[in-house]
Amino acid sequence: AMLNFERKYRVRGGTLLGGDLFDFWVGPFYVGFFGVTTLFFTLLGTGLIVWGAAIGPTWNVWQINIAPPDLKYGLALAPLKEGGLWQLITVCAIGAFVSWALREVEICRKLGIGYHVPVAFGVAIFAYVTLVVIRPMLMGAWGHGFPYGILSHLDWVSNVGYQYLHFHYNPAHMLGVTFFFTTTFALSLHGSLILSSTNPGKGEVVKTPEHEDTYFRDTIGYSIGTLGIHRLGLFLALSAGFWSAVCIVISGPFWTRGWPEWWGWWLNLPVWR
Ligand code: BCL
Ligand code: UQ2
Repeated sequence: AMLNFERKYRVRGGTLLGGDLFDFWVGPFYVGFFGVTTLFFTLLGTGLIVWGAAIGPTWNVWQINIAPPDLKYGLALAPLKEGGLWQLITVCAIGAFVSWALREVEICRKLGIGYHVPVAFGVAIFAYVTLVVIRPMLMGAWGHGFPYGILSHLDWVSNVGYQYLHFHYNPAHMLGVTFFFTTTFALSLHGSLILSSTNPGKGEVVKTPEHEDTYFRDTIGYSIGTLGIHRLGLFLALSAGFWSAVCIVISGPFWTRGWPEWWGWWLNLPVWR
């Protein structure tokens, strides 16, 4: 059944591609041209992963691994069973992620709201594309992409991290980590503040944003405001993804030695050298 507000917001148009052809809903879900392409890439990509698992040595979900091609294949297409599957799966993944983002754009256009959600998702896609396309291309081989597997991708992160001796010294990694932590801090402040003012004691009424402002003015002398906290949250989260992408794309293409060594410029400042 359709909820009464759904009828009001199920408006025609706003599509980027396909015109009216895919402008319909299936149950609660908007389809659109990009809903069809999302489904196509997702099913094909998942099918290829299952095939990769089937021709692999294990069905243990933790150990299933679909590896990128050997470095010797450079930026060429590799045989299916030697990384070609990984390449096809990567194409499907990007196809599905980008389709999903464009479907979000169409929904925003229908509703006449801003593009903040697809833009935000775009930053996550950017981080993924940096890992499996941009950095491998800059380094001259698809073999630099990360393997698709639960434990295998963790091993990749560890190996690549130690290849640069101590990844914590990567300045962009520092920023990424700090933004991730600050994001969770901001969300915990926001979530707890909202719950506290919307869950008054028995017999009391729900409190207003003025109470929320006052809480922070009383404790730390400053409130960023109800709109402000959402702007801050979006900024923090996007920065986390952005600096993550930067931290890995500079590892190799820009800096090939250990990250601790990069800080030589600091140790060599004329003030104390
Ligand atoms: Mg480190 C990267 C934190 C220690 C080596 N590290 C990262 C970053 C993040 C981080 C900043 C990963 C997040 C990211 O990229 O998001 N590292 C971090 C922390 C510590 C740490 C907090 C810590 O010690 C407390 N790192 C170390 C140690 C090194 C090390 C010192 C290993 C020994 N680290 C590395 C290496 C890398 C990182 C190497 C990276 O490559 C990685 C990085 O920066 O990558 C960019 C971005 C988000 C994404 C990529 C997700 C994209 C999602 C896509 C678009 C959508 C998926 C949809 C999904 C399939 C759908 C599912 C369906 C639903 C379930 C229905
Ligand atoms: C706030 C406010 C909210 C909030 C929060 C704050 C009424 C409902 C959490 C407090 C946030 C501040 C002071 C910024 C903290 C800074 C960082 C970098 C974490 O004032 O307005 O709205 O949810």
